[in-house]
Amino acid sequence: MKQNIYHQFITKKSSGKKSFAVLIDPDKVNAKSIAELVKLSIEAKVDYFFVGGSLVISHHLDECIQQIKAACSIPIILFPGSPSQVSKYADALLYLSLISGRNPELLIGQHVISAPFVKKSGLEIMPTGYMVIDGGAPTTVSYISNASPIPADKSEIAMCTAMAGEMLGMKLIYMDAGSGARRPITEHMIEKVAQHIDVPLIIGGGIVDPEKAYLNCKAGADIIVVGNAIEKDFSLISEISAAIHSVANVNAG
Ligand code: 1GP
Repeated sequence: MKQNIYHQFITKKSSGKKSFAVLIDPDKVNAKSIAELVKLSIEAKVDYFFVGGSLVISHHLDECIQQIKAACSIPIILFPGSPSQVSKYADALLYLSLISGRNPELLIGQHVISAPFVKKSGLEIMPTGYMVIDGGAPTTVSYISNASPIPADKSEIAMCTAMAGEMLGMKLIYMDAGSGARRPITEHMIEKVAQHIDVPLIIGGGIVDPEKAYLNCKAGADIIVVGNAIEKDFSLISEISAAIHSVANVNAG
């Protein structure tokens, strides 16, 4: 199995480098906005594009990815809300298991059904323990997943969930307060989880400014994902990217 991008994650983590992933929801972009987004992302040295959404209604996922690909070499990682959001044109796939929930369909059921198709895609597969944290508002992901999120102040539950995910073989942990969360994940929770796992930690949901992105990295996040705020204001790409890349991880080693 391919491991190019994952290998990059690990190398960056061991040297204390933090990464910025811009989330693109295919439902919310068109050819013109993709072109602008990609241009600004190249200038800002964005590390990755995550592509997907909890509910992708449009049918232009392949087209959207091909357009990004044609314009830059920033790796494209699928962040699918369902197995239908798999495109062979991407570089890698976050193979998500919703370990914070107790919905068997999202833990293993949909994976079984889509396994042959996913394998055939030739994508780099990255097994990811996906944890939804309460962000102060019911988000699409919590509704669609039919699973209750981990309460925002229960850092111990998050910590134990992430540890269990890692021991089950997950290569990444993604903690998400949900797109457009009112309250992003606290630094306390990020710190607690980061201290107890060795795999890279992805944090997203409700991050709207460079300061929060910076503090999350300081607390132990390895990859910061921002979608909603950038959709509203593209100029945030360079500010957030600069903040993330300015962090030198004192815990690196
Ligand atoms: C959502 O983590 C992502 O799944 C990003 O959230 O859109 O709120 O930035 P935002």
